[in-house]
Amino acid sequence: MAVEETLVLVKPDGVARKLSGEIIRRIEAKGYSVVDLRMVQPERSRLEQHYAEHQGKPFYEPLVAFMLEGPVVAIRVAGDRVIEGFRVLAGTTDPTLAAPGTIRGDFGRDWGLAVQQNLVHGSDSVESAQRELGLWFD
Ligand code: DAT
Ligand code: MG
Repeated sequence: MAVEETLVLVKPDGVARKLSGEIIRRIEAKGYSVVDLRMVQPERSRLEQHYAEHQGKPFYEPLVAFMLEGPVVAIRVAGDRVIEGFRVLAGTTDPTLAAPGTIRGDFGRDWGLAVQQNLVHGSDSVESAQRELGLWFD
């Protein structure tokens, strides 16, 4: 067993489309535990820290602007290999390419939305999870 914690964000599109409950349902149905949860209207500085690795990339500004459009639900999720496991539940970054059965594959891109509108964020490593959990849950 490698019990880990990861940060999941339901992005503004997921909150606006009332998919937060469905996303939490899938996390729990998989056997993972929600150990903390909060709704946040993030300020730009928090998003700049969250997405620091992407600064300078062409999609960075549209991504940050999109994340400022509305509240997000931040969820601390625990479970065996949950960091990798949640990213499998989420599906690949581009919802057009995400497999059916995944969150992004089932719900993403239904109206020709941009790639950043892909419903969820999930940490990608133990180090990012620690950093991101510290950023969203102080
Ligand atoms: P992920 O969210 O799957 O970890 P990422 O960390 O590479 O993906 O990128 C962060 C977010 O930025 C991603 O959820 C959506 C957006 N994004 C990534 N690549 C993009 C691209 N080529 N065009 C537009 N948006 C992109
Ligand atoms: Mg990422």
